Amino acid sequence: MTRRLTGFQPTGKLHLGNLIGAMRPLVQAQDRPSIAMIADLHALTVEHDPAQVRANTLQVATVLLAAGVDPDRTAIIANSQVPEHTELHYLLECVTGHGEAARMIQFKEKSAGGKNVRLSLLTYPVLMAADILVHDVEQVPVGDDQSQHLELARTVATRFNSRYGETFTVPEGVRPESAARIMDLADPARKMSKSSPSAAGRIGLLDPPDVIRRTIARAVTDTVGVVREDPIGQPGVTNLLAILRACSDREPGELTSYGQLKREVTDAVDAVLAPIRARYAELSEDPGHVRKILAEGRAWVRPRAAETVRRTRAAIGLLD
Ligand code: AQP
Repeated sequence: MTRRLTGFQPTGKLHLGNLIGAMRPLVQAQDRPSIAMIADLHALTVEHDPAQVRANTLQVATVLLAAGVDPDRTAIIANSQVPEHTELHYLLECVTGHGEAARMIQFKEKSAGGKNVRLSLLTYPVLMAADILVHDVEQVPVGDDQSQHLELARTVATRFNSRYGETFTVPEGVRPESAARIMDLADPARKMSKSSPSAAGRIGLLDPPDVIRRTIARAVTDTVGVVREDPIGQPGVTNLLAILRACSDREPGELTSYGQLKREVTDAVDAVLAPIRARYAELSEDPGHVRKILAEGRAWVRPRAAETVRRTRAAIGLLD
């Protein structure tokens, strides 16, 4: 059976890109054992508000449940609540070169020109390797931006296995079949992102219908005036078509104007998000339930994680 792990950083409000690119593929693949991991430890690698990180972590867990992640089939965990992640992180640092971490594009981008760059920002890809390897995961769905980090996890696992003996499953990166990369509505050259400075290009999964309507109405298009797919010449229209396709699960019919396209996109997005909003509201009435799901997820994954750490400690030369 293939074990998969999909990670979500609680660094802001989840958006339509997270749903289409990661949550829906996770829900669709629940016939195989999966882990949905909220990477709250990763949210500490940059300046953050502690109360906000805690609130975001619970919100991500609640949205995952509202979007259809079934906790009886998919373990939902926060990486900070499974201490084996941090223990393995240190052990993996002992087989990772400083240059390997410093070469990561995301580290270079996030630390560029910045004062007070946290050491954890540099070592974050090693923690991500631990997040994956500690669970013996075989497949990790990854987008382009994470493929360099997954490659590092593979390199570190392979190196450890050949230096200290077979210890880790070397994970394989997979592209979710149904996932589209959703671009920013205000700047379709960049991906829709939690941390982009302006909310104008982002559809939050919990945004009320009037906000969704306004955001889509203001989406950047072009002056060509024809509704067609052309990623180079018409990136905004192409992105709206991708959203329409992903949210309606059918090929768009004949569309004769950008106004008509935007109305169709608004209806399709609202049809997908309305039930998630409603379920989220119900779940939010009982925060204890969500905490219980996280505790159950932790209890479910810990025996295997503890066994991986035990193997690693023994292989690298520590006392039991
Ligand atoms: N725009 C997107 N289109 C499709 N998939 C996306 N994902 C993120 N943005 C898009 C996928 O969502 C999952 C969770 O992402 P993450 O929380 O690890 O953070 P990220 O990839 O860095 O996404 P963000 O929203 O842009 O966060 P920030 O701004 O905090 O860096 C991943 O599977 C990701 O591929």
